[in-house]
Amino acid sequence: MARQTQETDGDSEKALLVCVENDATIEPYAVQELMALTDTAGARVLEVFHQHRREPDPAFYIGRGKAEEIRDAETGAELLIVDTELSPTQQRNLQETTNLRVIDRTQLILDIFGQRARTREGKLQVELAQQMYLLPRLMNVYTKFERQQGGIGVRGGAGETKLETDRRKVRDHIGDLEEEIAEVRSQRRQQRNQRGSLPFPTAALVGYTSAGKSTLLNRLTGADVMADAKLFATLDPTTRRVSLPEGWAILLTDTVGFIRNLPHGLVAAFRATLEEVVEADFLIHVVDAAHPEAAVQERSVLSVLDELGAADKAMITVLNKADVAPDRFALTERVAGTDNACTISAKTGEGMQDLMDRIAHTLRSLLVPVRALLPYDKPNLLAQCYKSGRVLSLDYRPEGIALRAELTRDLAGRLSAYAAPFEAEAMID
Ligand SMILES: Nc1nc2c(ncn2[C@@H]2O[C@H](COP(=O)(O)OP(=O)(O)OP(=O)(O)O)[C@@H](O)[C@H]2O)c(=O)[nH]1
Ligand SMILES: [Mg+2]
Repeated sequence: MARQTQETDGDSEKALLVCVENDATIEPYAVQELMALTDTAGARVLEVFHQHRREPDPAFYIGRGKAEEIRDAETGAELLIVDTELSPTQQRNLQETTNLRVIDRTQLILDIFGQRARTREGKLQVELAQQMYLLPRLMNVYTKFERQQGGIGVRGGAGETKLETDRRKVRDHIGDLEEEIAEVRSQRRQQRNQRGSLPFPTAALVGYTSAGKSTLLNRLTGADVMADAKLFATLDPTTRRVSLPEGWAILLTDTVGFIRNLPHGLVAAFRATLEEVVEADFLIHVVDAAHPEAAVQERSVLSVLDELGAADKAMITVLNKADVAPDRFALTERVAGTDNACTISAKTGEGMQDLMDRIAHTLRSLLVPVRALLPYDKPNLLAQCYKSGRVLSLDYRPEGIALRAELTRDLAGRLSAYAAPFEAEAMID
């Protein structure tokens, strides 16, 4: 990764960053995050311009004077990256005044996603988000910057086609993309149904980008998912089996990282991928406990979960990167004050046993009591009960196997056809 960056350093685009701070929200780490995003997108930061204003300027976002100052600074940059989502007017005005190509934070994130998408579904989703972002900004495309409107790292391809489109064409394109995504989505659902016949409960890793989700998946499963200091290393979900004590196992899915003010279109476009989160039996929320803004990041993740309708799910909060956390004592206190939480280091392996115990415990708390009479010609059902739940008692009878167990909701549902009648139930006890 590092070598690749060096190789491209020569022709990477040179960017200026602009951040506005006001009295209420002075966000010292917002600048660092914007720098990390810019770096991840493949551009080089030449200089950061700050402006303190109470309200963003409706026409320029920053003041016109600041825009002129940037123009006159003659920094040799080609690109101006602004730490917000600009209105189409603000973007156009800034572009015309500074003579620089202007990209906002949303487009920057879209660019990164565009560069990272690998699967057909991922590519379609990013393209949909890009088109939805472009639609109200089409006017800006017909400027002298039109040939470069595609953003960082998008040479030709998506960027070029955007230029030749008009509003109607973009709308048609959005319609086509939505249809294609619906198709891929139904394929996914079929796959998931097939997987649903597997006896394993599912959990999803969620968390802020770079919190250490992929590193944890690799640690727990011996998988080889790319873990990287760059943001949004993971776009496409990967699912692996994690073996637990007592012969249990879960299917654990690594998902795309969240970020504060995640562009709305992107959340919508990634809904299909994030279905893994919505459908999971429980969530493992990985927090970078060594980050100075861990609490802000944690809240951002919870708000995206809320948006996805997954806020009420059972959740384990995992405070990761304990090996580099500046204050171990504070960490211990935080764990004590948080429901179902533990401290780990996915890197060193510290705290893994505690996490495994917690996973087993969480799983157990999700089990529902079941009494059933299993037919002898369905031997797999009993095996599934052992794998995804706890078998409490068995009685081999002429009419079938009388079973008392605690099972995952999914399996309990599938066993409802064999629910034991009242008399049989009494006999099991
Ligand atoms: N010191 C330390 N570094 C860690 C730990 N866990 C992960 N990292 C590092 O943090 C960076 C990000 O880790 P990833 O596993 O890629 O994070 P992620 O949550 O999957 O990130 P995205 O896929 O971008 O959302 C990598 O450089 C990891 O090596 C840890 O416990 N301690
Ligand atoms: Mg990852």
